[in-house]
Amino acid sequence: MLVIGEKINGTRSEVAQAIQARDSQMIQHLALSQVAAGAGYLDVNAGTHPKQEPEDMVWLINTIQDVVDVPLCLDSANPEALKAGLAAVNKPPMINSLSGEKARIEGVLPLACEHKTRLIVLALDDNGIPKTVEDRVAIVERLVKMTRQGGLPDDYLYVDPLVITIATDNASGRTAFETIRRIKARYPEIHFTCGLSNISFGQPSRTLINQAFAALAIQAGLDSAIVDPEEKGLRNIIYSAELVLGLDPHCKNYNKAHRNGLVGAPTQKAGEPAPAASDSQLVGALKGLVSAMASAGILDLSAAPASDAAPALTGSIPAAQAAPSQASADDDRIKGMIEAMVAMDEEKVDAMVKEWLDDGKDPLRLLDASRDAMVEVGRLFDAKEYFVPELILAGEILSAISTAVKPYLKSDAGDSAKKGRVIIATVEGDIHDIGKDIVVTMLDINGYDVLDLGVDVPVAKVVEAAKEFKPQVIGLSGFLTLAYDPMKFTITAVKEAMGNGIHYMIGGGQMDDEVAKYVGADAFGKDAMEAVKLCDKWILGGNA
Ligand code: THG
Repeated sequence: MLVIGEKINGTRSEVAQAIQARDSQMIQHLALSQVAAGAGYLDVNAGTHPKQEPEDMVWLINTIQDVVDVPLCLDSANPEALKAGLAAVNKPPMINSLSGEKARIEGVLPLACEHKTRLIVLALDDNGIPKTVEDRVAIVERLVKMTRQGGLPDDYLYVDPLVITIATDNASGRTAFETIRRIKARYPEIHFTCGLSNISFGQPSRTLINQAFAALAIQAGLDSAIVDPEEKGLRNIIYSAELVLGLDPHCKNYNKAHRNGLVGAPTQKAGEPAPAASDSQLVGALKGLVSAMASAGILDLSAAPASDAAPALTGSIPAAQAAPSQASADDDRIKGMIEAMVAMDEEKVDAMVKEWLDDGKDPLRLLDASRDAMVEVGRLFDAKEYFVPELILAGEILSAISTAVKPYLKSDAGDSAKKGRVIIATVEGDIHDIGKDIVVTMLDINGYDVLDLGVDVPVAKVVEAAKEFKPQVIGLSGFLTLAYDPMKFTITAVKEAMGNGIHYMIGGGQMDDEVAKYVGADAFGKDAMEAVKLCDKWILGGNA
């Protein structure tokens, strides 16, 4: 939701006085407090006599721009005031507003087109605000034709369906919602805004009515509003309604606003811990994070230091080889990446990772950075600043990094440099794949040529694959006790077909050394690092 702060409006008496007295402190306070409360634009309405308005508008703009850098929404029907304002702004502004009134079409439309500004379009004309949805839509259709002709893209438009108080028009809310729906269906790129608190004018406990209106309008398609950003209850509803409607992927905006203290249940005191996530939520989020970390090769699955796993990874440039200034510039880049990862800024992370790899920098440092970032994400989770969605998102960011890094890790090794061939399968009757996938990834990045047969793999398929692929090692995975016998049958069948030259390892939930003996495997591996070590021992021999 794009919040346009409404408070700097000369129709409010305190603002009118401040403009008159050139009280910049008062105006700057309104600017700062609205931005701190989440305003993305500030509406600026001098509200003074047309003769005086251009000068007042410019004074307001300069005064505001001295303390905040959000763009402004120039709120005036007076082309002279808008012209002066357009010359004074230091960021592309929005114009509030065009309507179907002849004077505005002649005075405002050319300015918006010439300066290519975002533009609020009111669904009214010289006959006033139409009663019916159809008439409002017709006005907007007529105006969109003109803005298109003038070269304004549809997504520069913010249609205001016009909200009048429910105290005098019982249909006011429904008319606004329906107008939004119709226009959105016809012009999917167009945005919507409105003076939201108009709905409750003249009523008691206005914020309740504003909140109900906001939730319903957001469902209809409202994606901006001219409001008092400091109205806390309204802010709560805006963030939570967007969240519930699925308009806030990964709950990013809501959770960020929560961290910043911008939203919070009225009964919940600031700083009071939120209730803990349920076990099943946590397991789900952690599964994603674990597989992402494993596939990024940064999961600490063994007690051994990470460097134990590193020899097979190639492409590392020892830091000592780089010039000191270069090294510190790289350190800064890595630090920036860690910050972007912790801040869940996916786009920034993507761009920085790509640039790093394009520059031929050490890909392994990205994995180290990911590990550091995940430690911090974990800390924030413990501190109840991050929640389940952040864990899931962290997992996704990591997966993307690991996908980007992988080709760079492999390119130096090349196929000829592979250490050996390994077949991995989850046996017949079992469909668990998380542990198996982690083993596949770890073997892969440790230089093995891995054939992953997937889950629920019949005995005959493993035998066929063994004949074709000629592995030195076969790893069988299973989570359930039901997997014991299929493991035994598989190993027996491969031995019958291929003789004794292959090593067998098993792993998964219910497995241990006893089971390994029972099924005829050479070893049980407790985790993915153990699997890599077993392969190193069997294939490279001895103390690899
Ligand atoms: N659509 C568009 N632009 C608009 C509006 C709209 N601009 C002006 C207005 N409506 C939205 N801005 C305000 C600014 C201040 C107040 C309300 C809306 C405000 N009102 C107090 C009240 O309503 O009780 C009293 C005023 C005061 O404090 O003096 O503050 O609909 N496109």
